[in-house]
Amino acid sequence: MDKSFYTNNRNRLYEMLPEGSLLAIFSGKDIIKTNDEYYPFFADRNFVYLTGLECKEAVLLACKDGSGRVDERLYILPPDDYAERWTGIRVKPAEAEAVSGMADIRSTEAFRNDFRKLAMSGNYGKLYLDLFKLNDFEIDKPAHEFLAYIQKNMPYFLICSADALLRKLRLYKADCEIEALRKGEEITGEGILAMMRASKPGMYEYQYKAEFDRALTYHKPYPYGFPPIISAGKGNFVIHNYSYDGQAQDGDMVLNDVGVNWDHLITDVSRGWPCNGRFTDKQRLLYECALATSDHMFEIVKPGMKMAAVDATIKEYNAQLMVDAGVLDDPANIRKYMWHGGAHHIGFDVHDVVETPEIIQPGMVFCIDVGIYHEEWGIGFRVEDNCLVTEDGCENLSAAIPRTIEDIEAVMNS
Ligand SMILES: [Mn+2]
Repeated sequence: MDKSFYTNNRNRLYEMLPEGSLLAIFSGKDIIKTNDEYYPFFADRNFVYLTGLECKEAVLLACKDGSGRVDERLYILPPDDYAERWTGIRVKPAEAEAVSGMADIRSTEAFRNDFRKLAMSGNYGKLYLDLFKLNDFEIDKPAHEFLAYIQKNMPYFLICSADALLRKLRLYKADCEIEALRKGEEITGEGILAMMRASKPGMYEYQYKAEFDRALTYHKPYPYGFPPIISAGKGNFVIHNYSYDGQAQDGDMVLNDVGVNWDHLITDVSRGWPCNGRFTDKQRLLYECALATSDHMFEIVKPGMKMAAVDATIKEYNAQLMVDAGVLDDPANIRKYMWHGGAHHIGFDVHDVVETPEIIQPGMVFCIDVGIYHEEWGIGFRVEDNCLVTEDGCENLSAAIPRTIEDIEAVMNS
């Protein structure tokens, strides 16, 4: 991604800041796993969206003074020969500048002192932080720790939500984000095709995952958008199955819900297929309902449509098909077979953190996800594709990944 993308993201964010504001966005820090081991580091998505950098313990600080002039600085960990010998090379100022387009790069050691000076200048009354937590029990991030410091030492700041502003920006994808998604879809497809081609009765979920991993890790060291959901048979009735220990029996379907992180953009695609390469009549019946529903959605989604109508229409349309097929007694009972929502935005997060739109507009990208779970028949799967809203309709970014019964059977039996 060119640095102009990140510069543009920051400038659009700064435009929304009122005069007399400070903004601090933290990249995050290691989370302890046990003893001296840490969980793999995953940089804060808003920090990456604004800088393109995935380094630990960094801070983006922006100041918008009373005249509307913006000054921005990036604080990164200073060079440390000993630490870098153990845990790898830290990003250096020249690289940080080249990636982010920011000119003023400083050491994190200077951050609190610099902040105090700005606070004491009397020019700033508001402080924008991203304090978003999905649940109360989540651990504090550096922004929450900084908030505690501010409230103790500089309680005169009015704290405002940077999260709310960033959600507005992240809702609409730039052309370079769409290009990154397209590349991600290609690699996602390679992973899914590898699993389809290797599929046979008796295969364990972890063996399917091994096929997927090989296809993905050929492209980059950490290719995953999120932990791949790969299951077979009974495992398909766990919506987020991460155990990978089930075994596909002859006649079972295999389900996967997977995505690639390419240039920070994350795809999210689900495919289902019979492990033996031939759909049974019941599998075919349910699969045709889901696929027809998905195809219908890609025909009708366009700018101006209500966002809430996407999920509602997926359920209504699929319910009617299942009634017509004699599987469902009443459309009102569709929740017996459809267990989850049918549309969520993707982007820098797989469940992208965006402002929930009332109306669909060009540049939005969301999943069309049709899942059917028929426990009595032992058939569970979903067909999930990535929908880019265009000027006059929409485009299925993941259309090239086999999704019709004919195409899936052809891949599996070639
Ligand atoms: Mn998904």
